[in-house]
Amino acid sequence: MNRYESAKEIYAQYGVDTEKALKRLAEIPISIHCWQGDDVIGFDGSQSLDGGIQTTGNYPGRARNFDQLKADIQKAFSLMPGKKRLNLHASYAILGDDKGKVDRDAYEPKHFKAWVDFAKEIGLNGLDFNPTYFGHPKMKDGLSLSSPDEETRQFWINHGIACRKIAKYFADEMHSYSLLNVWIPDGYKDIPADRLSPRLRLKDSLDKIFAHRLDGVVDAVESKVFGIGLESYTVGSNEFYQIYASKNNICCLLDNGHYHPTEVVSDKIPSLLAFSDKIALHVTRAIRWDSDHVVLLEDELKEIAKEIVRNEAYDRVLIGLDYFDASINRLAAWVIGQRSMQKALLSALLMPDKMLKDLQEKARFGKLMWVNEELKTLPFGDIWNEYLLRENLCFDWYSSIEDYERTILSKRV
Ligand code: RNT
Ligand code: ZN
Repeated sequence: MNRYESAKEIYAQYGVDTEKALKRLAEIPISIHCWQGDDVIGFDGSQSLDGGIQTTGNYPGRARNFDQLKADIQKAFSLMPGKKRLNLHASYAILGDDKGKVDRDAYEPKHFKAWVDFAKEIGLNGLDFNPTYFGHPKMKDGLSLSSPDEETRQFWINHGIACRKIAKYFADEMHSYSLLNVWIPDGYKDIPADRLSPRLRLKDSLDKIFAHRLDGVVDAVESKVFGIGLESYTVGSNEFYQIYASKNNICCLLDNGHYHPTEVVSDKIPSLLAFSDKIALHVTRAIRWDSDHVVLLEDELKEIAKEIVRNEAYDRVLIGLDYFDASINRLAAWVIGQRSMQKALLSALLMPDKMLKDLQEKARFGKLMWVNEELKTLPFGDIWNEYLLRENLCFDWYSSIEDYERTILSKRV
């Protein structure tokens, strides 16, 4: 009997069907962020990152242009199991002759056609999109949709409207929804004199951006507690967006780096599932602050995955990754993070949920604790290896990243 067959029998003793788990895992899409490949710089002019977010490190090989980023994505994606979507930012527009002529308030689907062609070519499940409210001279005093300067605010409203049309184009072309996520860095470094007016302006801006429904576009808003240099106040706070989303029937996007250190997204998922049809995630790993470290198979990630799986919220929780590490090989960062998410989902799929819920309802908490502890030492690795085998991938993928680094990345200047 091989290791998988033996592990399958062990899980069966707990009533867990490993075949079902493997099939399901291969069907759960994960949206992978394009911005890990180039340290969130984009192609539309910005040379550095602002907006309270930061990449640290200067590992060689950052993608400098569309061709390089495409090549890196293709290589990294080829080492990732499962169903993949690609998450783009507006700053990754391919402007061609429009460079220097067309600004972010007027980007059009044609500026993303090359991305659609690429997504189709490599067989992606869909494309997701984000307006880019950072790294741009029109951010005035660090503000966009909440700016008191009407010209500035209107520019960024127009950007949001333009981006939703691009998301609609993605949905139509890819025959799959497109998640359109609005995150803005707007906030203040020090104690504000007025906390309400910026929020009222943001509310008005969002009303204008989301004025009409667009079929296939899943609109979302992403809150945050603070950013670097914006420590005292964030306009788009958690309460603000939760209420906005629920009143306007749009979706909340939860980034697990965006809360106070002891708050957990795993507990927020079921709270929101009680009220909204869909929620979206930016899965990241925050160390001491919203540091966007590479996602690893840690306890909170496993809890997040459990909340998706045991509530069968596969179509309701849209999983996306959001981290950027410039201190290690960027393709390795991509692959390790995506595989960690998949591992967390698999580990959740291998839990005897019904039995565990039953123990909770019958208040048999000692037994619940015992079973949960037993589950931790079951031969998870054998099931994971079987999954990789079925996906035509191997456990030892790192040498192929090293080859790519030697032959391609190290030549970039
Ligand atoms: C910033 C947010 C936001 C960005 C990306 C690039 O704190 O998490 O989602 O990371 O849009
Ligand atoms: Zn995020």
